[in-house]
Amino acid sequence: MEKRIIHIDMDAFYAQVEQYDNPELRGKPVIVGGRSFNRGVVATASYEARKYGVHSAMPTKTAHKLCPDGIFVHPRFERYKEISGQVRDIFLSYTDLIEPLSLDEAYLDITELVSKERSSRSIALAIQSEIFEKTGLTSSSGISYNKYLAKIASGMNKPKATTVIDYNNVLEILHELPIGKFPGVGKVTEEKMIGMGIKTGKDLYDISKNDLILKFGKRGESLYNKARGIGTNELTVERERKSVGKETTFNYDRNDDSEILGVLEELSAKVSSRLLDKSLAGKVVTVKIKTGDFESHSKQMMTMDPVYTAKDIYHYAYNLYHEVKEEDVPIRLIGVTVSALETRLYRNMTIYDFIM
Ligand code: DCP
Ligand code: MG
Repeated sequence: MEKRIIHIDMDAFYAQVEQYDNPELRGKPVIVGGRSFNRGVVATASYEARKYGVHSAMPTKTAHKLCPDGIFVHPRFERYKEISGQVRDIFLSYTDLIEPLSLDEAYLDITELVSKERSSRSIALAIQSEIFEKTGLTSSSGISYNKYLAKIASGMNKPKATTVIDYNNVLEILHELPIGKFPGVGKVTEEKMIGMGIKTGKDLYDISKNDLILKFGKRGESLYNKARGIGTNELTVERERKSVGKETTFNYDRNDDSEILGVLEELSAKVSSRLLDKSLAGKVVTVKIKTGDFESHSKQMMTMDPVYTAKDIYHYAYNLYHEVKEEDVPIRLIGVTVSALETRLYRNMTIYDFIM
């Protein structure tokens, strides 16, 4: 069945928030990011600063050179998160079929809301004006029959735009699209493709499925489909997931703490990578063991902040292990679970973890 998917993405999100909160910054080239001249990286730039060529992920040093009059501002994640929550509440007043992708963008499945009297475009426009009324910020939206086309559409006419891709214009749009703008084609793939002469969606369209599979392995088929407007329309609605856990059963009962803790550390890393994949973090860590005679014991603990890194999970798991494991009672199974999950919407935390 045909679906109507909206992708909504805030315009120059962090920079726009800074301009909204500090009116003297409005209309000026604002660059948000790590201010360390040597190691800082630009998180985003206002549209005024983009005219100078400044963009996300650019070294702060380069941004200074391109835009010496730029106003460099430190990010305030808590504030962005607060606004993101307000925007999310607006989404929820329309539908609970929401798939957030980061603090400033999400997919909404509005299939059920569309009627003869209410087009998908008018719904998107209503959501965008409500966001503007309640937060003072502009956004752009894309509407289509699947997710990746909606995402392409929202980026086509930024800022303050509402763009529809449908069966009548899809191929025309995809053919002209620079290859790097296809979702899933990152910098590395883009360079590889350009090296092979694939510069636009049309170039991609002209390559056979077999050749794409030969050159790009498993992704070949998805690229073939993407050149043709074919993609998934199912949203991943995360709220249903209650916990992420991993456990191991030993092939013999174990009693050696350092050996068992080694396994627990590996399990923590696996849980962490699962949480990272899903942009989740959780406030409760549980460690479970099963003794040689099949008795199960578990202990859990609330964390200070939602955890998702291997190090943090293992930190709690380590302490819990010592509470639950009895001396001289060998165990046959150990597991670690993170629950009380919430969506972790920070992007590029690693940059800000280290460079400020
Ligand atoms: N961000 C970041 N590092 C990046 C890309 C983005 O920290 N490499 C942050 C800052 C952005 C926010 O995420 O404000 C949203 O990212 P977008 O890609 O949506 O970029 P913007 O919203 O800033 O601009 P626009 O969507 O108008 O192109
Ligand atoms: Mg954005």
